[in-house]
Amino acid sequence: QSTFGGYDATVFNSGINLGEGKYHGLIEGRNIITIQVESMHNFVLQREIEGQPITPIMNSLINKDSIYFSRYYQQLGRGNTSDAEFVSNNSLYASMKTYSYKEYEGNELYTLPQVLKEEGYNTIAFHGNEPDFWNRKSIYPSIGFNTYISTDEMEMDEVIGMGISDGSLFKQSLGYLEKLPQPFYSFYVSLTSHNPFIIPEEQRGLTIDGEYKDTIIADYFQSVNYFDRMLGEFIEELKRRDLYDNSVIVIYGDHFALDIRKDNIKELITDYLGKPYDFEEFLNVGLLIHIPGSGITETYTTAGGQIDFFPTMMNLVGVDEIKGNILGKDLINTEEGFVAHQTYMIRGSFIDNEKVFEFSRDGRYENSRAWRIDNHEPVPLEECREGYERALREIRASEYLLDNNLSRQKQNSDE
Ligand code: GP9
Repeated sequence: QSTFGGYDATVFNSGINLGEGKYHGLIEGRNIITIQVESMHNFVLQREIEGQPITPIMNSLINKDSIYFSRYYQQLGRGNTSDAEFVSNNSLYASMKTYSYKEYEGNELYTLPQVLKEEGYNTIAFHGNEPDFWNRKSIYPSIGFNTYISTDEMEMDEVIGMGISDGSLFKQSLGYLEKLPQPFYSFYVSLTSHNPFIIPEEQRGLTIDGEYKDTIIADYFQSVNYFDRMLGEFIEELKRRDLYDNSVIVIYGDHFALDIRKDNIKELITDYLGKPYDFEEFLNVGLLIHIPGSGITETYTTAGGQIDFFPTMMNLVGVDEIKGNILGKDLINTEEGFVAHQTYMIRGSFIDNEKVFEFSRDGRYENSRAWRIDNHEPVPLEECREGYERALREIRASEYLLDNNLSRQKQNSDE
C-alpha cells in the first residue's frame, strides 16, 4: 500500500494520465484569464430582480461557447479569499490552523501556474489591494506567479470599498496583458463585491424599489451586477485589443456573501429563492469556462469544488500527466461528484450529486443531518457513513501532506 507517514497516499491523484479525457487539449495554446470573483454565489447567475437580470453578461457567456458547472462549491479553511486561491491552484485542502498562505509559505508546492509555466505560459496575478494582504506577495512566487500587480503598481484612481474598483483593475490590467508574451495565465482576484456590498449610487445598474429595497439583498445584487458590467466592458476591450478570440475566460466565486447563520438573511434568501436557503446554495460559487468560438455550450451538474479546478484546467489545456500529489478530479470526465467540507459545515461533512451531509457540531455522528438536494427530504444517516469517512480521510491526508511539505514527493510503497 502506498503511504505517507501512515496516511493512505492512494487518495492523491499523482501519476494519473488525463490524455484520454473528453475535451483534452481543447484550449491548448490559448491565453487563460481566470477571474476569482469576490463573494459570488452561484444563485445570482441566470436570476432576476424586479424583471432585471442580475448578471446579464455572465448569463450570455453561459448561453454561448461556455462550459458551466452549476454545482461548484467553495472549500475554505481559515483564509477566506486567499484560501479559495490556494485550494483552486493547489488542489489540496486549506489549513485550519491559520490561513494557508501563511501556514504553507515555505512549502515546495505543485500548482496550476507552475504546470502552465512548464507548458510555456507566462503567469501574472492582479488584485486591487495592498500586496501583503493575505501574505500574497510572499507566497505568489511559490504558487507560480511570475508577476504580481497590486496597489504598489496600479493607480488608485477609483477606490470602492476595500481597494481599487473592479472596473479600474480590469482597465489597468490591459496594458500588462498586451505586453506579455503569449500564451499567458492571468489570475484576477476581484474585490468590489466584498461585504458590505455598497456601490456608489451613480454606479448602480439595477432599480430595486420593491420588497427588497434597502435590504442586504439589494446591496449585494447591485455589487454583483456592477462586477458583471465591468466584466462586460473588459471583454469588449479584450476584443478591441485582439486578446479575446485566442483566450479563455474562467470565472468562479471565492466564497459566500450572504451568511446563512444569520436568521434574517436566511429568511430573506429563502423568500427570494422560493426554497430553503441551505448549505447547498450557500456554498455554491459556480464555475464558468468561456471558450470563444468553440461552439461548445454545456452545463455540468456533477458536484465539484474548488479543489477540482487545477485538474479540470490541466485536462482542457492538454497536460497529460498529473505529476504531483493533488486531490481534485477533472470535472469534465467525472460523473461521481464529491466535495468534502471543513468550514461552515464542519469536517466530515460533504456534498455529492444527490445529497448534503452535515456532520454534527457536537461530534456525534447520530446527531448529524442529511437531506436530498432535489426535494430537501431527509436521507438516512447510514447512507452517509462512507462519504463521511472519505471526507475525513482526504482532508487528513491533505493536511499531513502539506504539514510535511510532500506536494512534490513520490509516494512510498514499502512502508
Ligand atoms: C482582500 C480580499 C478580500 O485582499 O481578497 O478578502 P476576504 O476578506 O474576502 O477574505
